[in-house]
Formats: sequence, C-alpha cells, structure tokens
Amino acid sequence: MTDYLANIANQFALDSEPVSCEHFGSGHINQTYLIVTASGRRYILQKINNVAFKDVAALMENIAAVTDYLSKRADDPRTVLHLTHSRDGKTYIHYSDDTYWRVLDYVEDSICLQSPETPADFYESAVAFGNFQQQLKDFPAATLHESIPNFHNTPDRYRIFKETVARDPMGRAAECREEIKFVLSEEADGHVLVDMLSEGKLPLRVTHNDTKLNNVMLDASTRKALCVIDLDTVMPGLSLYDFGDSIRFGAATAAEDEQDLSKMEMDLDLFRIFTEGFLKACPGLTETEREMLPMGAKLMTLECGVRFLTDYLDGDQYFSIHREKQNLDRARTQFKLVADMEKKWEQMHQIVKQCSGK
Ligand code: GN1
Ligand code: MG
Repeated sequence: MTDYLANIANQFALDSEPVSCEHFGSGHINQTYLIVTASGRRYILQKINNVAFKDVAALMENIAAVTDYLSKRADDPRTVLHLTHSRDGKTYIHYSDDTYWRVLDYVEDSICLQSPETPADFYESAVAFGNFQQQLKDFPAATLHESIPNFHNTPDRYRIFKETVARDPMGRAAECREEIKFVLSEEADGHVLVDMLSEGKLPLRVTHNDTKLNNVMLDASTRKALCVIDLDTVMPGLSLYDFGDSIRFGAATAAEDEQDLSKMEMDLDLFRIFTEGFLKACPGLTETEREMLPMGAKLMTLECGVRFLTDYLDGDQYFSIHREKQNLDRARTQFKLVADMEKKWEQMHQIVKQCSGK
C-alpha cells in the first residue's frame, strides 16, 4: 500500500489500521480499491471522478439520502450499501490534492458477476433492480439532485455526438464512417422516451440509471439478490432506463468490448428471464411502461453506443480504456446489439406480454 493511499484510508473511521489497499473491480469512471484492516475487516475505497460528477457534495447527498431511507426499512443490513464516514463524520473527504474519496463497507460473502453464470443469476439481478425501484416508489424524487444532468437524455447525447463529429478533434471520424451513419439512421427513435415523459405518458421515478449486472451483489452461498451498488447515478428517471441498461449488458452474449462482432447478440431467453424477475419485483409499472420495455432496452443500448463512439472521437476522455480503440469496439458491440434487437422486436414484445400475464 502506498503512503498516499494509507493517508487517505486513515482519514476514515475504519475499525483498525489499514494493512493493504489494492485496485479492485472494473468500473469505467471511479477508481476503486479494496482496503483490508489489521482485524481482517474489508472496506471499499473509491476515488470519485469529479470530471464526470461535477458536484460531489450533491452526489454524496443523494447516496446518503437513499441508503438511509432503505436501511430504515431493511431487515438485513447486507441488503443496503453502507457508507463508512470520515473521522470527522462526513460521507466523503476532499483531500489536499483536490481529489474526492469515500469508503463503503465491503459486502461480505457476496459475489459480483460480469456476465450471468446461470440464468438464475440474471433473474436475481432483475429482482435486485426491481426491488430497488419498488422500495423507492414513495421516496420524494424531487429532493434528489441530478448528479449528471441529462444523463439518459438520448437527444442530448445525439447533440453532443454531432458536435464532436463536426469538430473531429482527433481526426478519427473518417475511420468511423459506418458507425456514424448507423447512429444517424437511428436518431428519430432517440426522442421517443423523453417525448413520452414530457407528454405525461410515462411517470418520473427514482431510478438507478446504471443497472449493469456488475452493479448487483448476490449472496455467495444462496446466490440470491442482496443489494445494488454504484449509486452515483441514482436520480429521477424512467423505469425503462433501469430495465433497458440491464438488458444491454446482461442479456448480451459477449463482453461490452468484444472485437469479434459475430459473437454479439441479444439473447431472448435472458431477455425473458430478466423481464420476469423485474416485473415480479416491481408490480406497479403502468401498462405504458410495460409496452415500452423493449424500447427501453433498445434506446439504452443505442445511447451507450453513442456515448462510447463520442468518447472515441473525443480522444477517450470519459470512459477508461486499457487498450487502443477499446471505446470504438465498445460502440460497435452496442450497435450490433441494437440491430439484433430490431430483428427480434416482435419476439421481445411477445415476451413482455407473456410475462405480464397477457
Ligand atoms: C459507466 O463506471 P461504470 O462501469 O459502472 C457509466 C455508465 C455506462 C457504463 C458502460 C457514470 O459505468 O453510464 O453505461 O460505464 N457510468 C457513468 O459500461 O457514466
Ligand atoms: Mg459500476
């Protein structure tokens, strides 16, 4: 453990001296470490990316408000994320080098998956995200800050995309002609959900907004849903964002940055399993929300691809990369998934109807 990390860790009210602090996890935005203390207890230390999250105080207020609300109503503490405060009682620290850090209790005896090992794992992730939304249905959504404004505003993502293509700061647009063409051909659909929200056809809810399978913890022995993690993007949003982002990531047959596109498809069996679990855990969805679930899946996938491609064109400023062109590869897998969903559109609607008992 470096002195630097030890200094940071020591600012928090841990149970004893930290003895190690190693890189952990696979997030694209924050830097995450696992702390082990002299007693053997484990904690998660995170450097909060304050370029992505411009107002860290507001972000941490959201997380504290939501986790407090949930823990008051939870029987088992392992079902809610728990912030370990700093020695002076704060939910995060602003360190002398202008970095921001927080500590979370490690969820013991839990696992976190990059892809479902069994269909039941994926079902449980649906239950976890469905529960999260259901449990927060009476939470006053308007009191939450927008930790990233316009996060799932697809038309706004298109605006930024087009600006970036026009600027072409790295001279990469020429090699992405096919991808750019695809994005533009899908632009009309990008408006559907935000228009329905502003017309009052879809209700505003408290949503997680980043419902990747690896943002769910499952109990290591029972493999049942424990809790959802990564609450940075909890904001007012649409249920379809949470459903859609889960399908984008978890119902995909290959990794987000797979280079062999022939491996990438949306698995209809996994789509069915997630839909079943989500609707069961979250019975209060309106008829219109249910009808729009496939659109949620398609738009979250399209939007994520647009974001990856924009970031590639912009010189990989936002999403961490571990190799060249990784963001372009990520964009390509998303567009392949969108095209595959379009082929399976009728079947996706059929499945939603069947899972709603219609
Ligand atoms: C980012 O950091 P991570 O991996 O949990 C991103 C999500 C994207 C995802 C793509 C705050 O999430 O919106 O869908 O990468 N989070 C933020 O893998 O931008
Ligand atoms: Mg995450």
